[in-house]
Amino acid sequence: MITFLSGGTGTPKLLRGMQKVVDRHEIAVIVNTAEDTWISGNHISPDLDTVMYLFSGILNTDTWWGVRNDTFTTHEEARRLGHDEFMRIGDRDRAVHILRGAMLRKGMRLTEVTRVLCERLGVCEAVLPMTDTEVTTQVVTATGPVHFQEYWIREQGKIDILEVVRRCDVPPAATEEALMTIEASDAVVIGPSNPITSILPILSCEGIRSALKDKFVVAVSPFIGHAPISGPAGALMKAAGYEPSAIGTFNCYRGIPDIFIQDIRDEVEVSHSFRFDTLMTDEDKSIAFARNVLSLIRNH
Ligand code: GDP
Ligand code: FO1
Repeated sequence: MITFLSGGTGTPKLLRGMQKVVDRHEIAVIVNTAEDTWISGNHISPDLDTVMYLFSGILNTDTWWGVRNDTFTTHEEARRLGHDEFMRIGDRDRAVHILRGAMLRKGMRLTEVTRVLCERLGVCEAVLPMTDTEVTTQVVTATGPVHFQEYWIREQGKIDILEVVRRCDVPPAATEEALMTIEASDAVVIGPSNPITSILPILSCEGIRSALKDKFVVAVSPFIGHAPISGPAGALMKAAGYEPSAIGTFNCYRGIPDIFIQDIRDEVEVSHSFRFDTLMTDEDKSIAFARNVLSLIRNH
């Protein structure tokens, strides 16, 4: 079993390749939930949905969120009636959010809800939320804190960030399922996801760091040079006090990975790192990089 720690874009690109080179029952993914939010009474979990839709074969891989060829009839009609959801939510995507919201309101744990959804979507990999309680990444701006999704989607990432914080009523603990999966794994891969908004929230769940101590851990940089391939990782790394680069990512994960992978194009070397082409612009490139990660794991 190989366990991946994942957000909703970079690591799913690696998982797209892994699916093709590893038995799908041997893949487990612990997914960030600190970007979750409730919209129009329904529960959005962007990273869980991306991973579920990928494994189910319905993901829109142009955007890396939402369902391929989805329609937006409800979203547009709601807007016409004066209800403007700041996230564009597709109709099929919304069906999942409605169902998840209903199951959560009944008192089911997010882990259990995700298991039911995965079963109905025909997913055979293990998809595990990092925690069953609510925790939210907020970006602190000059006018106060805003939910990460509002910063990134409504504000288009254009406001200055003073700080990145995580809010919760109870400190998030890793689920028993997540910890048992790590325990049963031959290796753990910290995929090329946003260190600040995707990976640190997972590493900060009680139990995760100690579970990783005795494991073979591979981490992949989501940067090429001083820029992320997509998304707001650059500004968020700076706000959190890290250089937006492979070196900054390495420092962010200090003490956790046994092996660190950076891109062949990086000019600055992280000492003892492995170098690969990590840019996964299509399925073949995802498969090629997945093979390289796998060979490191099998040869360790
Ligand atoms: P989010 O939840 O949508 O923010 O997605 P993630 O946290 O999983 O991934 C975002 C990160 O993925 C960004 O920092 C990107 O730089 C990185 N990323 C996207 N595509 C690639 C790729 O092909 N290769 C690598 N190495 N990183 C990527
Ligand atoms: N990202 C956008 O940039 N614009 C959107 O309107 C948008 C809608 C959306 C709906 C459901 C969902 O699961 C994800 C959605 N995303 C959208 C992705 C968004 O959540 C971010 O790309 C990631 O969270 C960034 O980390």
